[in-house]
Amino acid sequence: MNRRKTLTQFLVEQQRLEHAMPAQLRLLIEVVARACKVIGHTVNKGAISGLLGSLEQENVQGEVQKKLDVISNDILLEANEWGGHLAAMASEEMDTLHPIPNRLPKGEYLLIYDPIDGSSNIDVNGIVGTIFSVVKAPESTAGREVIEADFLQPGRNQVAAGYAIYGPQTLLVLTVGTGVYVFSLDREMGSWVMTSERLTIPPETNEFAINMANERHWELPVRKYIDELMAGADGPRQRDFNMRWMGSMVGDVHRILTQGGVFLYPRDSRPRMENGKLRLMYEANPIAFLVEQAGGKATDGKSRILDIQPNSLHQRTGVALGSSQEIERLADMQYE
Ligand code: P6P
Repeated sequence: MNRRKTLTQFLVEQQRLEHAMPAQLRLLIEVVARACKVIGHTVNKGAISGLLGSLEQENVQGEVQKKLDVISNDILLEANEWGGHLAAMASEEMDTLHPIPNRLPKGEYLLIYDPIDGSSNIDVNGIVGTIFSVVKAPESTAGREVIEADFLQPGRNQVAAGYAIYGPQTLLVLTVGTGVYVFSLDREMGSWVMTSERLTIPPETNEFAINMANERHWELPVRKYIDELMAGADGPRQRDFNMRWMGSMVGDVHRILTQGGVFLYPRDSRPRMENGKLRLMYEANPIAFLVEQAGGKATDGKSRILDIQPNSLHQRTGVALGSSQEIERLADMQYE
């Protein structure tokens, strides 16, 4: 019987074959993966858990928090505090960084995450996910408290990134810089088992994901690019396109990693959207790392996302990612 490779086996192999994977990073990934199992179980219980619906409070983004946003955030905090692999954590649901308590050992890594991406889908049983990004803490933090500036590293510094997606299947999609790997949760065994490896995004596609309701707010190059796709075979592209929009970045990105396509959330003229809706540190950066590792491209419409120098923890960015020929076409249009 061909037994599937578990996440642990994969990480041990990465340690031996591809490149040294420090023990702390291996522990970090296994702890995050275990926390995602708990989150997935909680999401899957839905109304039975009494955790659907919203709280009477907003997060730093000014968004009403869902109960599961806060519960999932706490699951990741509690899972990661004790291990001695982290110097600090940060999350969409916390105003500022969460240091590792002085009573506990500190490690070399910083974990940044969005505990539930697509939370507006929760109450309607739509796709949601957990997105995470890992960078090394600057060496200078060894002798001092971690500060927010320590997190503000460009996405190209990431040493690991991934997401869990809670849908018909519960999957963990991971990169440690050697390609993109997919692990399925085997609920009978309670373990993550590899079901796809080295995902590749085709350079061409006929499928795009964007929220068309915002069209009148987009900048002209984006409107021109999308108009061409909508014109299909009757227009300059001379072929028909298809549109998908899940309202959950993880869901749309998983489709693109699996079969190609492009996802766009451009900045637009609406209030608070002048820098886009999606957050750089815990949505755009980890997803851009995965997309590039799968041979795709990820820009803010013009420039590579992984080269953006962050200036605040919750800053936003425009996002255009997926099949490379389309992302390059959009970028070229910005300069016409
Ligand atoms: P809209 C979810 O809130 C999210 O951050 C992404 O996961 C998703 O792609 C996007 O926002 C959906 O935004 O404006 O279409 O609701």
